[in-house]
This record gives sequence, structure tokens and C-alpha cells, in this order.
Amino acid sequence: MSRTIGIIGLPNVGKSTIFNTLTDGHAHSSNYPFCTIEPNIGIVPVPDERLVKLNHLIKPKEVTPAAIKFMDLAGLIKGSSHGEGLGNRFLASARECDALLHVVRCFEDKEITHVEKDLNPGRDIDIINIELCLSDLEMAEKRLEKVSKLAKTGDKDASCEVRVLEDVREALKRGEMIKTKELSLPLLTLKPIIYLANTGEKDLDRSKELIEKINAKVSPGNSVVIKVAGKLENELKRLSKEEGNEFREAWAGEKETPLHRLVQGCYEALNLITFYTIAREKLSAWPLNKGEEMLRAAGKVHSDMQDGFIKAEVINFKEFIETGSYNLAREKGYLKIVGRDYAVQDGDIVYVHFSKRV
Ligand SMILES: Nc1nc2c(ncn2[C@@H]2O[C@H](COP(=O)(O)OP(=O)(O)OP(=O)(O)O)[C@@H](O)[C@H]2O)c(=O)[nH]1
Ligand SMILES: [Mg+2]
Repeated sequence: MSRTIGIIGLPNVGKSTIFNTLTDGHAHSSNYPFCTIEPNIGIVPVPDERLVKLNHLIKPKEVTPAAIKFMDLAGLIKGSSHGEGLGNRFLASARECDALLHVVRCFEDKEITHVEKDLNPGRDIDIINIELCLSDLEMAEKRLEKVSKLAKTGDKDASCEVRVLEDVREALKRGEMIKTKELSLPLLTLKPIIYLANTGEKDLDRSKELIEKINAKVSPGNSVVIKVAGKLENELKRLSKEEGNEFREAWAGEKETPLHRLVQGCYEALNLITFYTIAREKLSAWPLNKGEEMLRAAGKVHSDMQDGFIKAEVINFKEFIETGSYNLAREKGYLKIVGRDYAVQDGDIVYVHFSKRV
């Protein structure tokens, strides 16, 4: 199952431009606030060097990389949480996402309208975060009203939820992003956020200065900040992949594509690892939450594997590559037989034994 990343930010900050860079898509992008109305959706394969190496070694008939889904949403403005602009529709789509990619304008261009007039990434972030908080506050209050009634009838679970919701309400009123894991509400402020500085194509020093402003805003350990020169990246698509990579490295000292860096950021923010399966000449990569057990991993591949799980064979990518073949790795004692509770590690190559129920 691919994870969905919702692209949010003020109007005209380059969300659709970034979406097109990431997905090779053709979302409409222009100097016109609220240019995007309906969400654009793009599913892209996750760049994965380990998968490339495994493919070289094993030469399967088919290779299936993990996928990630990007949703390019309408711009948010002050008051969106109360229905200004395209507010409510946008917020409903954002709630469906696993993480939010918050695009912040860091490019100077007198020709492109800034809805808040001047370039100020810190202020822009605050505007969006306040809207997220206000929208969540409305949701939390509605829920609180409902569970409070239940709590009055003596329902213990409802009483606990009331206490959690009251704390959440106070935090949201202070404009804080929520970090409690005890709620099942799809709060926007609970979602991991990746900040993307959409930097200009001209002045690198000025871009650095603006990115510093974003770094100062986000709490360390909580969010990931990456920078992408959106317009420039779209222009690089006209070059060959190699030429584009050379240009990017010479210009910004970056070896990896924006998609590559962003996916790394998303995996970090969502706490994801990758495991691999090789079965019936098919090599596949799968995302999994860090710490999840083998039984869950088996279920991601097929529900039959979960229901009839017996045991799994595991070799880690590093050991597989070191020996160069499954059989040699097995001879060297790298193959482990594990049970359903084994915590799957990043890079594990997994073969599940299961009995088919009839
Ligand atoms: N100079 C410059 N212009 C950019 C950059 N990124 C985007 N633009 C321009 O800014 C305008 C708005 O870009 P979009 O990608 O449509 O912005 P958006 O955030 O999707 O806008 P809405 O959908 O209206 O909310 C377009 O004319 C882009 O070409 C950039 O890095 N540099
Ligand atoms: Mg747009």
C-alpha cells in the first residue's frame, strides 16, 4: 500500500510546479492564485538503489518498486479553516493523507503574485499552521461535545477521551501542533510534516538565508526540511537524466534528484523502512513501519500469507550483496529462520512459508 503525501501551502508558492517535478506530471501551474482547484494525483515509483542492485544480481522477470502517491492540493489562505478560498474542500483532502508536504515560497520573482505581498517564509508557515490548528480545533470540539454526553452516562472510555480531548483543545488554542498518539481523530496537526523550500534559480546565498528562516521555525526531530529549486528542476527535465544530474551537482552541489531526497524525507518523517520479497521470479520492495513484526509484513504482501503464516526466511541486503547469491549467503549462515514476532529490519529480504487455507 503506497503512502499518500498531500502538498499544502499558500496559493502561488509553487505547489503544482513541485508536483510536476516529482511526478513528471502536467498539473496546471500559472501565476494565478487558486490555479489548482481539484487535487492532482500522481503515483511515482520510489527510487531505490538497493532494488537496482538486487535486480542486477537476481535478474528476475519482473521488478516492482514501492510507490508513493502525491496529491497536489488547492492553496490555503487565512480563514481557510472557516471556508475562505477553497478551504474546506482542501482540508478534507489533506485529512486523507499520511503526511503533509508544506511548500514554502523562497523564490524572488516580481512577476509572481505573493498573496501576502512580500517574501517571508516564517510568517507564511505560521499562517498555514494556524489554519491547520483552527480546522483541527473545530473537529476536536465537535468530538468533545459528542463524547462528553457519553461520559455523563458513566462510560469510562468516553471519560478518558474527554480528558485527552480537553488537553488537545487547549494545545490547539495555543497554536501548538498535536503529538498525542491516544486519539483516533484524523487531525491535520498530528500528521508528519515535510517542509519544502521552493528556492529561486538565481541567488543561492539568498536562498540559504531564507531556508535558515524555515529551520528556525520547525522543531528539531519533528519535521524534515528539504530544498528544491522548483522552476529550475522543471527546466532540467528537457535535458537528459545525466546532463540534468551534472547541472544540479555543479549548481547546488546536490547529487540526488528532488524526488530521491523527498522520498528519503518522507520515509524519515513517516518512520518507514523497506523490505524485499523475491518469489516466482518477481522482486518487490515494500514499505513498512519501523518496528513492525513479520506477521504484519506478510500481510502487506498477501492476506493468505498472514492468515496461514508458518515461518519466514530472512537475509539482510548487506549480507546478500556481500556474498552475491542467496545460496552462498545461506551457506555462510546468514539466513535466519524467524517467527511471526520478529521485528523486520530495513533491507531484509523475506521469504514467507505459509499454508493456504481452504
Ligand atoms: N521564478 C520562479 N517561479 C516559480 C517557481 N516555482 C513556481 N514558480 C511560478 O509561480 C507560479 C505559481 O506556481 P504554481 O506551481 O502554479 O503554484 P501553486 O502553489 O500550485 O498555486 P495555486 O494552485 O494557485 O495555489 C507559476 O507561474 C510558476 O511558474 C520558482 O522556483 N521560481
Ligand atoms: Mg497549484
